[in-house]
Amino acid sequence: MTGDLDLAEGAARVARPDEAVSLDELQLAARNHGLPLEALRYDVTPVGLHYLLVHYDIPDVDPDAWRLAVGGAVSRPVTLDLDDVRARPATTARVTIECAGNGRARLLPRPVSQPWLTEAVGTAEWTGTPLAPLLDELGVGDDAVAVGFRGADHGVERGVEQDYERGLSLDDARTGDLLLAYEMNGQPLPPQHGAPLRLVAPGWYGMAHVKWLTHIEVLTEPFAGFQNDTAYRLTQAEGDAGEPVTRMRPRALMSPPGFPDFMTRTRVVDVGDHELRGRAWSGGGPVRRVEVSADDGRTWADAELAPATSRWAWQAWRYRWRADTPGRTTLCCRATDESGEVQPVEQPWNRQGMANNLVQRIPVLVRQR
Ligand SMILES: Nc1nc2c(c(=O)[nH]1)N[C@H]1C(S)=C(S)[C@@H](COP(=O)(O)O)O[C@H]1N2
Ligand SMILES: [Mo]
Repeated sequence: MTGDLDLAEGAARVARPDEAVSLDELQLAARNHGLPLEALRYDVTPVGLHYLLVHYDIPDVDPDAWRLAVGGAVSRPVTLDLDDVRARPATTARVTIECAGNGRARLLPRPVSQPWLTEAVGTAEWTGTPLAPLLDELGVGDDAVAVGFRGADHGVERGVEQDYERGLSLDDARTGDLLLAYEMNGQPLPPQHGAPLRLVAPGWYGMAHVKWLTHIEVLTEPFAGFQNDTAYRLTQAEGDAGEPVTRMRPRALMSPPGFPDFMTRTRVVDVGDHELRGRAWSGGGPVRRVEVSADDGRTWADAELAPATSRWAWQAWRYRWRADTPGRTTLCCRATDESGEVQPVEQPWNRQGMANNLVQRIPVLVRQR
């Protein structure tokens, strides 16, 4: 099923400093849409407004013929159909998911890939069956160390032909409230979000939440697939092994205030008081602080932060801003999580543009009426 294809033009690369976004990047951006930032107003993102990322094609999966095979280093491997999965104990979890490539197009120089600005995030209510009890029932071998999750989609990436596949350590697969989800916001999963079944791995960047799941394999060696060992790494130079991309770094986003200019999306607001609102999240525990800057990051003030509505979901924040000087300014916000990690104001650059949580900057024109 896998091999090397001569598609050198698809190699990972970094754009020249003056190189504009290409038609290849536009093609990806048109397929994989972000959350329109005004949709930060919803606690739970309506399905069609949730961001979307599909590496290859949305696969053609017939839900009646679909099966999930769970095997490898277990005493009692099983093959389940959708009714079998639905007959298992069910839970619903509100989970915020962000693509690891979020913010990539803002990096300088720009890694060439899906060119996200800051909008690759969403929060849904995922219903499904917990993964850990299923693994326990099947009798995980004493020598097991990892679990591989394979989707039904197939493609080629940097010359390597593959099914989309990701692995987690056995500990991470067992202890993280992982779900095999068949509903999103109370409806069967839509095709683009992984129908009929996907993994939901709370706290992790998006790449771990394998869609169109068909195989779960318990492994006695660490998982060594392309998406873990090559694609999702934090590297500075070509050929670096780098560190793996894992859980979401803290990030705050603001619903852009006022109204937008059609072309530039610069915001127009009137002189006076404004309530700025947004969301903040982190895979490293709850967010404990959100700050806002109305002068492009020179000075910061604390926003009011609401508690999480679920352990794995974003938190609402708001801030009363007095716009008293007509003219242009830049609004920013930044989050600090439970571990004390704070969003950087300088870009955390890496070659693949991963896990970049540089603060959001919103250009605003304040007008005197
Ligand atoms: N099978 C499969 N699962 C996948 C992907 C994929 O291309 N194929 N993309 C991953 C990535 S990179 C992200 S960010 C999330 C996006 O989930 P969403 O489209 O439901 O928002 O799915 C992940 N799961
Ligand atoms: Mo992603």
